[in-house]
Amino acid sequence: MGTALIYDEEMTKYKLLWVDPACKIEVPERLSVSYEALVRTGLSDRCVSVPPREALDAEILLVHSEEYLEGVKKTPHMTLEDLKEFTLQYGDVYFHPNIYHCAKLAAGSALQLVDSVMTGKVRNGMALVRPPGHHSMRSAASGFCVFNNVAIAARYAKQKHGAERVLIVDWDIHHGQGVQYCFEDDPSVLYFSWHRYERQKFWPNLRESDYDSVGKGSGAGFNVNVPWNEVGMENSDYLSVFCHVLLPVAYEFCPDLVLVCAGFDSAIGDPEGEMCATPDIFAHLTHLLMNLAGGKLCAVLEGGYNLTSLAQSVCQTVQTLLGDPLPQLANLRSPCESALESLQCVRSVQRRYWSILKHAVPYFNTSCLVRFLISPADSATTDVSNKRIKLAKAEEEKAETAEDERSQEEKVWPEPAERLRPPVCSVSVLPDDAACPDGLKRLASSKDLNRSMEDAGDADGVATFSRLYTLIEKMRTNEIGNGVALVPDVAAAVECVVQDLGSDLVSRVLVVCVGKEELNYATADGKMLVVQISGEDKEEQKGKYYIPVCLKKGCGDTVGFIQAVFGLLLPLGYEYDPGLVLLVRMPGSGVGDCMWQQLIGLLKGFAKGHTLVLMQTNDGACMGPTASALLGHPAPPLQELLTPLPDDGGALERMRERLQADWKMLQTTGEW
Ligand code: X5A
Ligand code: ZN
Repeated sequence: MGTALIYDEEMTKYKLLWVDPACKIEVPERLSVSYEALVRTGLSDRCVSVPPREALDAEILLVHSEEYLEGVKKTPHMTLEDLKEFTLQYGDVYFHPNIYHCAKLAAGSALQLVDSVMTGKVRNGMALVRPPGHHSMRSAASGFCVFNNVAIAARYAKQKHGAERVLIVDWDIHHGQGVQYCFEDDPSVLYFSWHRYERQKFWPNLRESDYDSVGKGSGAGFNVNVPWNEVGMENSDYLSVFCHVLLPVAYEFCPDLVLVCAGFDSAIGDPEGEMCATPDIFAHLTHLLMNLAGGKLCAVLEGGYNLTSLAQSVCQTVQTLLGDPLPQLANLRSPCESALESLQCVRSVQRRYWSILKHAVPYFNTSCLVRFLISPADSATTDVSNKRIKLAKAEEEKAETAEDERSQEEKVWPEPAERLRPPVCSVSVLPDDAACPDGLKRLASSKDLNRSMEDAGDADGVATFSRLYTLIEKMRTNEIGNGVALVPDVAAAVECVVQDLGSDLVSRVLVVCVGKEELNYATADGKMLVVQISGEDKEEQKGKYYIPVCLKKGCGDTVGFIQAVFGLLLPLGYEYDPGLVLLVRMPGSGVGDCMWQQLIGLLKGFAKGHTLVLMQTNDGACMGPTASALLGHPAPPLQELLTPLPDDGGALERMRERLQADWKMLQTTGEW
């Protein structure tokens, strides 16, 4: 199962033919440098090359009006003056004699990608296209966009491939208002967008880009807007929104297909976004979506105007789709106050629609009250408020231009680190009579070490110990990616690994324990962080580095488990930044196979993918799912989620609140 890459030089063959400061950043080189970077790094060779095609009229009409299509159809034959005039009816967009052809190819590329993924020809893929799509509306071009590539692809996936639920993740820094309008009242398409907003001061200056536009009618709750009210957002801000909003909602939605409006103007150095997230963040954003919909993910290029940052971000995304180890995100800072305010607002309005967010803190403080009184949510739907604010904005922009250009030039950031695939992906440490699952390499015991130690008594124990030692050492040197060990006594093995092996070889071990276990080791020094998820009522959490999560219904409670994973485990993991993940499965934990696979898949985002799974010999039945997840196969979608128990969600929220002083990534509310 491969990764599709769609690119055609033809889409570089149109450009701005007159002077327009608003459009000058949208250049053909955006596409060529992205593609060249993929070629130079050898990534394009590893992809399945899929040709684009022109979208048919009928396909374009899935989203656009006939009048609009007919209008665009005339542009190839227009004179320069006619083109300028045609352009004038729209905002921040330009036409060119070849743009109609390219726009058909861009939309058709998205459809080719959907076909390739939905028919199982490939697992996932990316389409490098121009013009972008997410701003274009039923009857209007906008923001460099002519046809709404991703919106068309979503309708097409439903119609042609029977997808029942499509998730659109728009990580471009602009609000894809065209996508929002298209699916506002449609519960089968969940649209998520974060965007530079600055309380409506940033283009496209729409009231309905704010967090309280949640969709209409039966589509209520299926539109999720996260406005950024300040520039300079960082990796921690993006990850917080993924952990505390998008991922819980996306898992509850349970899509059949994930489409990404993959704009990279949300990366550092971009003149439009002015954000500070580094290109390697896109590796993680991509990875976090790759276990939804059984791995069916189609990324379609939108914006991205700093050619360096754009090319690096595209490479990070494609390399992740190909399954390479994730880069470590060191020194993550706390989410900023402004991001926390946005997070709290979004969670607070969306908790009405998503049972998984039900325990989010409802807001009712003065800021929100004032905002509510000034502009009640209903007005978001009226036409008057939809009009863009133009005012003295143009003048303001002119004054800012000189300063802007200077500050953008100065932005520098380190090139993303190389992400090397280990020579061996996954190994197993098994008793001699246990079969090794396909694709895993059985780790033989190192004879020398054994013989000298065997005299000491417990020969089996020593052999296992020495093999675990070898395994961890080889993960440290990246000769091996990950591994699973079947041991006679998990509790004893954990103890031995964390005390005698892990901490010698790696500086921080994230221990994730599923099921009940008595801890017989110290956790005070920060050399390891233990997160335990179990059905047992544990004693209170002691200290910063031992975090017990109790699920009343046990680990089989999917909603509770998901809440713990996204609300607690992932943010903690990102902040702790371990060098090794030790995943411990206690016998009889009750965790389901799907959840278990999801957990392994998600944990592979830490420690460059170095995960060691420990399971008990008599728990061998889950060896198949474990091996599959370790090898990088997407987890099957989780079954219909049920409503969370009020106790569990509440307890989890209280625990998160308590831990926030020590762990900033757990914050979801600000002090504003
Ligand atoms: C696709 C995209 C940006 C338009 C900005 C107009 N469009 N000021 O990033
Ligand atoms: Zn954009």
